[in-house]
Amino acid sequence: MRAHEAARAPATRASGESPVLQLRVLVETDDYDAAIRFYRDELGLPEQAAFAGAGEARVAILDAGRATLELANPAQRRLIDEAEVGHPSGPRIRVALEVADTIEVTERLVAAGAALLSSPRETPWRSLNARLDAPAGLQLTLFEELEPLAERAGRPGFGTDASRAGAMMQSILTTRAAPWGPVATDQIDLPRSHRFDPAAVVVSVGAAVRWTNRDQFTHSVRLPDRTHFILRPGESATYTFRQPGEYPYYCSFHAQDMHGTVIVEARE
Ligand SMILES: [Cu+2]
Repeated sequence: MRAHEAARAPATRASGESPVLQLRVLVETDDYDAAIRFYRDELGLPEQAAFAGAGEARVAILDAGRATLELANPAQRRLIDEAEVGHPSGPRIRVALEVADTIEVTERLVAAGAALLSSPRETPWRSLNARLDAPAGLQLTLFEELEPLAERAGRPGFGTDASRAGAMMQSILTTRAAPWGPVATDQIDLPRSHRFDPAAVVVSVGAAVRWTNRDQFTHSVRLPDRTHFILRPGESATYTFRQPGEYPYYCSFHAQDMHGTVIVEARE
């Protein structure tokens, strides 16, 4: 490597080393005392430092555990909102706190004055999430991991960007290689695990196609007209196709793996 190339290399690329030592989120609040009571005394974040300055300026730094920065595109943000709250709801910046027991902490914080936006529910990515409107104008997500990250990385759609690209290619190849054609039925199952069965069906105009989720995870059916059914385990949804054509659809939670097609034929 030539000298000028070496100089351009990022300063710290050594294994797992980050140039950033801490992520600190600064939040301005009109009711400082209420916020301190809530976050330090009720939630229980240890006070790392507190300062009082001129003109009643006050600030407290609370240890909030390990910090991570989660970047999501708008589509992912909508998925998270749908899974946690059931509708779009979050501001662009939201604070998510990992806790050991989502139900217990949610109950405690609601008793301490937070407004419950959505009670604890299991997300498709196996965490137990609750959403609260909390002091200092923060929308808080509380989450409890229900499985280790390593296990989750093995699930469809997870893993690093690099490993996902490989998985997506594999899934495209598998789909293309499927030797069977569309099946004449209006009943589509979502069996274990993460697929539509049959993946391609053919029906006549006016048919009501029914999807039934028999998997233990939440899935969805997203149709070309943006109709979107979210199916928790055991739930089903029906859609009536009134125009002939080919309707590709997918599960928005597992868009890389779960695709299907409904072919609607004109009546003879
Ligand atoms: Cu799915």
